[in-house]
Amino acid sequence: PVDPLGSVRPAESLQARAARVLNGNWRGTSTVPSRSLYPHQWSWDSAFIAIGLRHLSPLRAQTELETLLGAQWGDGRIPHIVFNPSVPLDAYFPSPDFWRSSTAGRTAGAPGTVQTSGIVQPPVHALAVWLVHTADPGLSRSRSFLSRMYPRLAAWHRYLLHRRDLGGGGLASVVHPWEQGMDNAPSWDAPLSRVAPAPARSFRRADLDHGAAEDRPTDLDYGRYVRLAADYRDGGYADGGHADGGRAGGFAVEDPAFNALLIASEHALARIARELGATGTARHARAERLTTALVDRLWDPAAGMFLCRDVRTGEPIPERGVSGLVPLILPTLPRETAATLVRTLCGPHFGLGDTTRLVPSYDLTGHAFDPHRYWRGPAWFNTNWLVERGLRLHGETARAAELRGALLETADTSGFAEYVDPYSGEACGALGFSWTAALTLDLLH
Ligand code: 9WN
Repeated sequence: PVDPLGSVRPAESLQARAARVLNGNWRGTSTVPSRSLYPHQWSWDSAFIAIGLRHLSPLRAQTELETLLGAQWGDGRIPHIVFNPSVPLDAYFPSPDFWRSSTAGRTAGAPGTVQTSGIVQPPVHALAVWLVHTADPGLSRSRSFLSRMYPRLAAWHRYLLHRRDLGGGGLASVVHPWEQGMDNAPSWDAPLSRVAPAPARSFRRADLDHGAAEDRPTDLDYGRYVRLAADYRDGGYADGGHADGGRAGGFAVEDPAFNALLIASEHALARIARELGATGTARHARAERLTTALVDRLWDPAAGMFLCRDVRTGEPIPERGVSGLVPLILPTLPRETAATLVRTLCGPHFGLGDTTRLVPSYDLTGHAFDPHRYWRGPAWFNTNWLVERGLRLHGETARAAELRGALLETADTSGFAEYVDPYSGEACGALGFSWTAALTLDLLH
């Protein structure tokens, strides 16, 4: 670039451009995932955002997580959206008047001061709190960051492990595809097919004002998302628990990524406890028990990876999604299990280092594969960041370095896209997406 005085300015660095995205998406106490498509605060987005933001401003990263955890419900759940009251209702669907958290969620302890959704998202938070602390321990201590966050994180994990153990095997279940964060993954097709869709005329999809219809979930998917969420709301957001078969709704699934993130966060919580003067031993032990339950219940030797389990039927769901590779982030995964996961990652179904440079969200050879449709094929930056971390953890340094290089290059060329075509790297969804920018910053450090 040439400035008006004619001298050549060095091009803005990738780091500076990523920081510019995060600064543009900052709303004073939290960050929106995307200015156009997602104008509120999202739960797992904020965790990933804080992990990157800590390199830019540890104070802002702490604030991001404090804002989210400040909207926690009395029963321990951390809502998947915290609504910004100054954003018009029609900017995003479902809006606060759909969830009615402060009235419909009263029994479950929804806060009265802020409007939220009533479902949850993957528990990346304790991991994020710990990583944010390590970026500036002095600031963290001076603000009592860990001691304020710890009881909230402990209550969050307690909620998931007790109220959400709908299968009775020690793992947490999700009761809506939005809870797992990979909204239209083919793994949900079978359990969702039992849900009667809400009529299309009963709601208006604000997402189609900003995103291309062929890159987003279908209207039929949305009808089912709306029905499930409305039924959960109308039941007062009550979780049935295992005793009554998780009566709360028509959908209950044990998902490998959701549970692996819970385990990674339980290890992080142990470190936080130690920093606060406790031993952390009980938490590490619980993480171990959870890892065993994950392998016992969700590992599929024939697929060479983890699969989801449909709690209603008790059967595994035979679809290979990136969710089933995410347990690679677990430090005490049996050695042979980790080695098999790496082989699957680099084999024909995900093609890493062969036909793809980034991990696709779904099986390249699968019947439902679509390189542009949201979680049915495109590569996403958060799941790739997790796989990169897992590869490094298990000593696969060369593969991790290649994946890191591809992530940085694609974040750059795609304009920090929400997700990309796994073959071409072509941008899909929103641009200037916060977790893409944040995880870029993290990989640069
Ligand atoms: C529903 C915000 C969120 C992400 C999810 C992603 C998408 C929402 C939507 O956007 O979901 O929660 O409207 O499609 O699937 O992972 O947290 O970025």
